[in-house]
Amino acid sequence: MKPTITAFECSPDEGQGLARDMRVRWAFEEVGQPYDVRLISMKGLKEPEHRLRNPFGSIPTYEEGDLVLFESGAIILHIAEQHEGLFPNDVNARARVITWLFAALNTVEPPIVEWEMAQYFEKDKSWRDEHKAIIERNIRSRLDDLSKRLGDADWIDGDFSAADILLVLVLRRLDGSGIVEEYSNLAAYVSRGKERAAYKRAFEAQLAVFEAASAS
Ligand code: GTB
Repeated sequence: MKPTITAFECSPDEGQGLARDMRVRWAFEEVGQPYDVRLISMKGLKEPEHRLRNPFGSIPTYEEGDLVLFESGAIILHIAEQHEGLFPNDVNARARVITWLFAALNTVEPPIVEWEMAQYFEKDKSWRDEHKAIIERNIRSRLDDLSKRLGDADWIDGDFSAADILLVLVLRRLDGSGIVEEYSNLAAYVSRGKERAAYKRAFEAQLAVFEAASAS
């Protein structure tokens, strides 16, 4: 059965692949699983029908038969468990990749999301610059450590895995800030992810949604 995911009918990032459906699309493309997409308007996100999929009224969600999932991390983990290619077979190696899934979402992403929120909601605040400096210090602290751990490896733990999908897309949320570029190995890591054929297919698919919405 083909799974169905949800995505923005008209993404605020104008199809730049920053909304979290991109994570799920990339994972599907890596494992060769076709999927359907249910497009949701901003209003539709908060309606009861969508809250049955995700109580918090967000995208992405995942539906397959009776199974309904939300949280991009949980969806990626499920896809990786169902298909070859995103998790190593060795039990310990798999546990390490799962550790990196959590690290991407719980340790690296939070200050980056705070940075994004500050761009949107703190533009007119007198304390904006001070707060931005604090957030950017916190981001650099995480990226210093991530950069050291990655070193000159291609991927974060062994072969390309689900963890790289999340880490690359979390780092991409800093696009335009210049911060990732301060770490040549992290910048190369993001580029390596973006060069993957599966990434490109996922990116094009979500961009096509935005282009269709803009044309109508
Ligand atoms: N923890 C959840 C997960 O990982 O799935 C977070 C889900 C989430 O926040 N989804 C966002 C959403 O639905 C979309 S991705 N927001 C609408 C709402 O909750 O009402 C976040 C996002 C949105 C837009 C951009 N952008 O324009 O650049 C980037 C990221």
